[in-house]
Amino acid sequence: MAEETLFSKIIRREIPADILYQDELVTAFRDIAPQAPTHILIIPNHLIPTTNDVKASDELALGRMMTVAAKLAAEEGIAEDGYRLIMNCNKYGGQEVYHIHLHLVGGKPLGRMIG
Ligand code: IU
Repeated sequence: MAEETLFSKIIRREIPADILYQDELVTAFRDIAPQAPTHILIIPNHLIPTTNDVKASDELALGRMMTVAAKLAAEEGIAEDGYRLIMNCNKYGGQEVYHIHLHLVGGKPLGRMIG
């Protein structure tokens, strides 16, 4: 059984966070150390430690993470200029919190990372 992280406490509202969206599958909140004018984390409400642990039964929550990302990008006013969606996995990917999260980053030019 994987260890809970602080993100589970945020989902249950046991510790404060700037929650922008929550439903039965996912929660979205502002990153505590934003790397851009908009930096939001979108997470499944149930614990999936890394993208290596994703199962077919997670597909509904993972799909919802994408539709919530698009909705929040529109609400933040960054949809037209563009933004980046990132999921880090394990050590080489730079993952620090072992509860998968989709970073929605935008509001400034981000430069090229790949390609
Ligand atoms: P990473 O992909 O695991 O490296 O990103 C973890 C992010 O979680 C990082 O941007 C932190 O600033 C952010 N974060 C947060 O917003 N609130 C918290 O309580 C904790 C981490 I712990």
